[in-house]
Amino acid sequence: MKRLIMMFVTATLLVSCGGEAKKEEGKANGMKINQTTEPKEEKVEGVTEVYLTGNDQMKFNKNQITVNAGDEVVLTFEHVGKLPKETMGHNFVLLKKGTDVQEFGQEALEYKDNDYIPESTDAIIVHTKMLGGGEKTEITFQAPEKGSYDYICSFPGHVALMNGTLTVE
Ligand SMILES: [Cu+2]
Repeated sequence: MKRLIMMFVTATLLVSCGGEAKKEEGKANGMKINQTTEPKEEKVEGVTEVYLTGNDQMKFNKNQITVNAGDEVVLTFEHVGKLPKETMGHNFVLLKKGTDVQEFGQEALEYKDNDYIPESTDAIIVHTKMLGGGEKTEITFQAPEKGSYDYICSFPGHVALMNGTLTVE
């Protein structure tokens, strides 16, 4: 039995190695074509950078974010206001499709000790930490499957104004 498992593991390794090698080859070819003499900063393929802010007026700078399915999303979230986390905290919480946003906001109220991230739910795809004025954070996540997803700030009372849609194309 042990031997069988080992054989299976070896086979899997071989298969995945083969796949990787091919992928690398493809990348290398692409690089050659695109290569220029001067090195410059290029947009990395498959990566979307998003800059989102929250302010003292309880507003996100974006209520619509569009990314490509499967992309790695690098989200920088900054609280560009001055008010402290205790009175004007902001976070970014991305919710699974079909989540009732208002209901989620209600539930979050009970989780002050966890920065208003409910531990009782599996509705969260990803979230940042709660920020106060002048703070900044970054998260990286894989774009979910195509569709529309709500994102909110889960600080008490903020969901009404601080919400938006992440569209995955
Ligand atoms: Cu907020």
